[in-house]
Amino acid sequence: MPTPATTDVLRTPYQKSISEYWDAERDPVNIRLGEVDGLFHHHYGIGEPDLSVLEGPAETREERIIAELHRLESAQAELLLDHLGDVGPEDRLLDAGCGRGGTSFMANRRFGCDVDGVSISQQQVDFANNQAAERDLSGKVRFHFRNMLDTGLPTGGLRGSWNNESTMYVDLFELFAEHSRMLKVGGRYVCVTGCYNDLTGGRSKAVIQIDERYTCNVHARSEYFKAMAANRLTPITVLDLTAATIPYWELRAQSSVASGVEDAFLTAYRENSFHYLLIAADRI
Ligand code: GPP
Ligand code: MG
Repeated sequence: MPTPATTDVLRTPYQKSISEYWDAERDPVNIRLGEVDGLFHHHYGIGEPDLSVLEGPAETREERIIAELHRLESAQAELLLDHLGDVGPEDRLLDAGCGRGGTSFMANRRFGCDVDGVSISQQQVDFANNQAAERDLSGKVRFHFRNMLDTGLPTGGLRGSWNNESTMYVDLFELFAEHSRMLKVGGRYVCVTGCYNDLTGGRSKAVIQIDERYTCNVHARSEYFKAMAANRLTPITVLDLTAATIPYWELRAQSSVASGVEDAFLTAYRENSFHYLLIAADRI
């Protein structure tokens, strides 16, 4: 796909500021974890950590904690891919808000198919495309400087698409309209996201702290289902991963790569004002 003018990708001052943030981002919690096996993620983890990493020889403790956090983040991406349904090598997939490409490479490894990723950070796009070149996958896994609300991909060409923790940067009605346009009828959309709990009344202080930290806009749980229903996306699976992600945050809080946001996530999850959800939906 040709690269459009920057002003066609970054259409608002808000989008420009998000792009600048991720262009400059080099956080150890993402870089050090990615260096474990070359998969660089921008999402959190799920599953039971092996807490023996907190013990044992002091010289290797940090390295073992980092490997464990990375294992939990990769487990989250594997779970997302589990919900894409039957994907074959001839299919095409989209990673919307692809970051440095971790989930895209895992999808290609699992299904052997073409994957396109889009990001509004040129730094992330370049990083991920370099990784594709290093893996000899440039023809199969491609990253584009594009807006996920207007990707430039053809209509009706995708077997599956996802947002792995990137929906909180955009309007969900606009986002799902674009996924719906790109997916074939019978295609599958999956997101993993943090959302606030409508039942506890708007954004709690901890949720506001999360929004502040990333300059994002966490949506209400109900908003996902309204926006899907309005765009021919019909949920088939909804998983509440809140209990499964809390141990990741507890371990991260005790690690040398803790970024300072850990308390906000732990408080939000424990007070039930925020949920970590996986939603899979069919394009009807
Ligand atoms: C960042 O992942 C994820 C987001 C910015 C989206 C916010 C997610 C919510 C569930 C609200 P990252 O891996 O870049 O973040 P960190 O640097 O904190 O690990
Ligand atoms: Mg991270």
